[in-house]
Amino acid sequence: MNDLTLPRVNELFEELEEESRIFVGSVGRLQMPVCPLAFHREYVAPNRPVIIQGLSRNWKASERWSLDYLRQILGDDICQISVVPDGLADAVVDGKFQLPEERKVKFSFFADVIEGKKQPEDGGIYYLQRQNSCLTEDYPKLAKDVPDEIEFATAAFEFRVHFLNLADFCGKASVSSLHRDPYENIYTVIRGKKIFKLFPPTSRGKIIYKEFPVVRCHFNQSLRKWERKSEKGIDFVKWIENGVNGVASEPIVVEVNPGETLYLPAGWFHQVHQDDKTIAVNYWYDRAYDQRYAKERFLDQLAELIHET
Ligand SMILES: O=C(O)CCC(=O)C(=O)O
Repeated sequence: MNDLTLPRVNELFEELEEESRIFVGSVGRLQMPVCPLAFHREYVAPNRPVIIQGLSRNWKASERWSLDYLRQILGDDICQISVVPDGLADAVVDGKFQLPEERKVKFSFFADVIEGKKQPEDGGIYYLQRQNSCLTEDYPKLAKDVPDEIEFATAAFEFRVHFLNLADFCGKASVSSLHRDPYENIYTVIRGKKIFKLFPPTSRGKIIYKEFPVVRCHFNQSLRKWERKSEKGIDFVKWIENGVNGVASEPIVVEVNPGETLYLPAGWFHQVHQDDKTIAVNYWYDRAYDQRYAKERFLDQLAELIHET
């Protein structure tokens, strides 16, 4: 019988990760214009992230999107925001998977909180981020300031753009938890700076999911304190417990500055935070269900089998 022990499988995971990191190298920077064929050959097919500079140079959003402009355009429009006491939404906190409180507020109020002009009594962290094509669905007045799609990406990927999101609009304190998406992500920072901590899909052997009960944050006005209540209809979610800190490997850290765009290939794990008030837009293209997907599924199943049962 060959050596099919747990330590040997872990060793193989280690080798896989080391080798794949050699192929990924560091995350480089490209200048526009980007040739779709070269982009496909050098980044999409080998599943490597890259930063593209100059993509948003001529977008109206780059010139216009200050908080004052957005206040002027959206002012009293009602927007859906998320609020959490600790900046951690869709994340495991004290052994539970925590969802944010969702509120509808006037945009001007949200902007005041982000700018520190108002300090709501809940003391929570406010952010606006719904990955459901919210830029086109909820903010059509802003959507006209960015292109409908990214030409070189539409030519390079198999599918057309699926979701166009106001990816993120928040102050300093919110952090997205470590996760991955089934989309090819073209992520452009308009204002502020985003810091992505990345792991390739081949790190899956070191990223351990567990089941957590699901709770939703809620600020109790009469008691003036935050509570967490079980979320109806969802009992458990499988999630990564300690984010980047729980992975026995160093993340690849990438800073995305204003005017820069990160191409984040589908299936890459990412945890994201910012240094200051940030506005970003992302274009999500459906991923191809091909060899890369089959390998990710295989790694998922192997990791589940040895670590998660
Ligand atoms: O903007 C963020 O903070 C998170 C973005 C993200 O996770 C994504 O675009 O997939």
